[in-house]
Amino acid sequence: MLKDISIIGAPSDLGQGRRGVDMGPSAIRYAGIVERLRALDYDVEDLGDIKVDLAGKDQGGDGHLKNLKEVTATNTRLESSVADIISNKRFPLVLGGDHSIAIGTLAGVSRHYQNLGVIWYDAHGDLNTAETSPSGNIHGMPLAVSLGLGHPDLTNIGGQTAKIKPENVVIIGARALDDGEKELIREKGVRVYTMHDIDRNGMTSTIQDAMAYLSEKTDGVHLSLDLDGLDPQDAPGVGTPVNGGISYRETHLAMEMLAESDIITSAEFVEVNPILDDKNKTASVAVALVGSLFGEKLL
Ligand code: B3U
Ligand code: MN
Ligand code: MN
Repeated sequence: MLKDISIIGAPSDLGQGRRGVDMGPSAIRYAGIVERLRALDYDVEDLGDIKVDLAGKDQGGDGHLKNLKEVTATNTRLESSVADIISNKRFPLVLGGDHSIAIGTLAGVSRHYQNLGVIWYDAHGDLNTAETSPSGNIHGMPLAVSLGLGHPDLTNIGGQTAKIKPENVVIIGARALDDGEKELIREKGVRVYTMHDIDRNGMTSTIQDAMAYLSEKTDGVHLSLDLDGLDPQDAPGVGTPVNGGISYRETHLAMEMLAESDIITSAEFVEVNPILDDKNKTASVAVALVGSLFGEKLL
């Protein structure tokens, strides 16, 4: 499976309240993502960063959606860049930025698929709407938006409202779900592998199960990997760390299994915040995981 890869940065901090996550793409580049992929013989082009609007002064003004206008404009640009990458028969690898950028990524990717599957690797559900969000932070909402739920400015990015179907989504690593998210998960039938499930069954069976579930019915699978899915000991440079997470080793295993099955057709790595990090550790973890996702072997 030799894929040509296009890297695009989305240096957004608009979807949450902590500064520094806008430097995520730089940190991941500094940690050597391009070199790592070229060493695996891929044709890699780095398209640079999309333009991100500056945060407005009106924090929380629009019905509890912080920076709604700026998030909308930024994701509208990302949507078309990502869609173009796939039109050019290349693999889009998006670097965040906070997780609100998944709105644009998924809108762009889903243009090319009838039944896009999604693996949402995250401590959180990111299934809030303005009504259920405890924070007003849009990085807690992108999965809901992609399912067609939320403010129309966001759900309408890239046209048709719902970009993905709830039965084509799996969340892996959940351990901090809000009440409204739990209700939505039950109502829509989103498959969730919580930390309890991972502890009980192990990562091997978790990923096997997720892949079997998705591959039956999807024509492509997007991996949206929030570094806070990992335990903060392994990935400290994130804005909303939650203890008791997936280990570095388990995550490598997950990436290696996804690579072996050749199931992933687009990916993004988000929420790396170098200001909160320990000597670029989290960005280096992201790069190592990208290596495994693209088939790097230990021997
Ligand atoms: N669920 C909370 C917290 C949160 C979501 N995503 C992150 N944090 N990274 C919220 O604000 O929606
Ligand atoms: Mn997230
Ligand atoms: Mn998260």
